[in-house]
Amino acid sequence: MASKETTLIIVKPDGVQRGLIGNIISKFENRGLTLVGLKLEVVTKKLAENHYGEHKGKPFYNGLIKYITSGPVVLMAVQGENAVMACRKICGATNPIDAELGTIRGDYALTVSFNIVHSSDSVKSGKAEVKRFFATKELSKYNKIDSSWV
Ligand code: IDP
Ligand code: MG
Repeated sequence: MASKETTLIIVKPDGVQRGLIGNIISKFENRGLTLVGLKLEVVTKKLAENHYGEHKGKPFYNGLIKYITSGPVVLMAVQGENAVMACRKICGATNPIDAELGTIRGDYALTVSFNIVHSSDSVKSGKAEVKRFFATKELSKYNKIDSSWV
């Protein structure tokens, strides 16, 4: 059954540097999802280590922390029916070479080290990750005019 969910999307530093912010936001808007939080900032090392804690000890961990803190990112809280799975699918497989064309990673990236976007992997992590990056006052509760059509 469909249910309204909130999930965290990050346009990683490579997506920002390559001028892809607008194209990426459009993918989520065009699908009918609602942006309830949006900001550009540099993620601190502490927050990055918190966010990627599950990967600590893996060979790519240090590089991952360096990458995600290397420049401004765009943080987005995205809401909608089945938003978590819809956003994961819009982003495509973790390794862009396995990602389908039409997905963000399939269209814009070539290597797993620079894969453009983050998308929460479950309803539980969606909730926790939005809370990690956004204060309650930074989130807008509203109904889009087209919400009864999607
Ligand atoms: P996800 O972002 O699709 O959820 P995860 O397995 O949770 O993928 O990995 C988190 C992030 O760590 C990836 O998006 C990517 O930036 C990075 N990463 C994962 N595996 C590798 C790797 O083998 N080499 C380099 N970076 C990796
Ligand atoms: Mg993940």
